[in-house]
Amino acid sequence: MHTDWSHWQPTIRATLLFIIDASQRRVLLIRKKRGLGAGKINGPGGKIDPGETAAQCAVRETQEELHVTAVHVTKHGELWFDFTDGMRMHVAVFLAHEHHGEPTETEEAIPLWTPIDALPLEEMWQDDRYWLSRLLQEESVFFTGRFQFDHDHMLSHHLDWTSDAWLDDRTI
Ligand code: 6OG
Repeated sequence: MHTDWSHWQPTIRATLLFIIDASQRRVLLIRKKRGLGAGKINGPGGKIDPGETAAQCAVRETQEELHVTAVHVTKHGELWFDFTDGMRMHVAVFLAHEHHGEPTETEEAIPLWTPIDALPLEEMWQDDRYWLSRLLQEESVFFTGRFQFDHDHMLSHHLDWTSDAWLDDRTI
């Protein structure tokens, strides 16, 4: 199976947000209770609503899923997921180092403060092992990842890393 990435356009746009507690070297993950990837561990996030920026979506979804408000989110990555069933999802990945509120279980998610050095990668989407540890350990890196998936089985992966902050026109 061949994906022509040069003409790739997403059918769905979504976000992920990783809130880091640097003093304890931990990150706020969720056990997702519903939606795409239910049962897996991931960062909070979800689909972008009409009229909303990706950053606004990341903050809103984290409020809805965990009752936590992130402060100063910055974009560090873009994930391009090409599924064999035709779904094409673009995910903007954000980091934050401050938040208000106590992570709380909701109907959507169970909060999991997780040591950055012991990420539960076996319980996460397969692509995460190619970018999440590096992002959380280095923090000042930026990346693009392109992945083909057949349902939740990863077929191919390609990562590009840079230390230059994102320019707006690089966002698809
Ligand atoms: P809702 O169904 O919750 O939006 N997502 C993925 N995250 C990772 N790390 N890998 C994948 O591999 C993913 N596919 C989807 C993005 C979907 C949420 O699930 C994430 C969104 O936060 C294929 O509205």
